Amino acid sequence: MRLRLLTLIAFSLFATMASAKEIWLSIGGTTASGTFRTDARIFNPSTTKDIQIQAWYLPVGNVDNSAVQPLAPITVLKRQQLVYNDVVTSLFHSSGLGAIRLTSDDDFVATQKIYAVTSGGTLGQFVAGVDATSAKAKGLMIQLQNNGGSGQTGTFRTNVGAANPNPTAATVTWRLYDKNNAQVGNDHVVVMPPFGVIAPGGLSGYADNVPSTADLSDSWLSYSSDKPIVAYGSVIDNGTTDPTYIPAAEDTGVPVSTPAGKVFVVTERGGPTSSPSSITISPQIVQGALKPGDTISFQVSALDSNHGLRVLDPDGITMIDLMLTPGAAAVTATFVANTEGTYSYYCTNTTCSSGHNSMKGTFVVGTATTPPPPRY
Ligand SMILES: [Cu+2]
Repeated sequence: MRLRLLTLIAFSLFATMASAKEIWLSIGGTTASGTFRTDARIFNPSTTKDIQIQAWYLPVGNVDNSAVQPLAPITVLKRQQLVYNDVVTSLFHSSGLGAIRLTSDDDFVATQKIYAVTSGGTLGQFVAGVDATSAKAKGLMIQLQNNGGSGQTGTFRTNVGAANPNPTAATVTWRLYDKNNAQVGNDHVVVMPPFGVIAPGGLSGYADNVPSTADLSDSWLSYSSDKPIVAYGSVIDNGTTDPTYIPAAEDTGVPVSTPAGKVFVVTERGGPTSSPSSITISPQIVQGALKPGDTISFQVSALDSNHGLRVLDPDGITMIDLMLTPGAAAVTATFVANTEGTYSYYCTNTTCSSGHNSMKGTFVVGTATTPPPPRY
């Protein structure tokens, strides 16, 4: 008898948990220029009960949205569809671009339609809400086309956007491939803060150092992340402004091993052909981004000649010491930044190029100190 009661309790707990749901409408918008709208629908499939939905509007800009508060709970009556035309205005009384996060203890369905407001009207793109459990750590978008700008009839452009459905940061490495299936430029690494949302932006922004000659008329984009994210492409007909929504598919071929900790792409270039000579770190290490004890991975490559890379901690202790060949695959070096203060990095090959002397820099872990001088 007691066992039966426990079984019953366990079953009803499971039933409650199993129906809890979280759906992301990956991009909603009412743009300032008034040319972009999103209509949304929310449906309650239950025949027996009304349900409550929590709704958050999370602005773009790849910022930490964990402090954003939800609206007062929305009630959806049983077997009813709620209509939110221009949802950003009608439901959230807001504007601009953002992702919409919806949660409920009960099952529900949410969808969106995104369209441009043009004199002739546009078809728009229908987007099924993305269940948070189907966000992907390894994603792939094919059938991307990018060979012209707005108004150029017969050409297309592609925008790509993403949302981080996690309450913690996600580090995402993007790789873009051209018409010949060759990687374009370098890996593009982006750290997405908790609930961060990246606005749809031009395809070539998803690689670093994209050559102007890159042929993206038929291209594809792959990513790997240390946390599942929601990502999509939107291919827009430049003649009609009609968009096609391309959700990320699972990219089972991407290596599972993602570099540990906080990941940066480091690119070394000398002179005189590539100007300015520099060591660039992407994303930029802003003060406050790193704290003592962080694991830091540098994915280092040299563009135009043999460059070295050495990283010294605030006490002058060597953290990384590499020699790089131009054109070779990026080398990943990982260290733990236990010492607080200013670190310095520099090219160790003093004869690499005419621009060698500017190939150095510093970054701060915690509070700044006087950086150690380079040792060549
Ligand atoms: Cu150098």
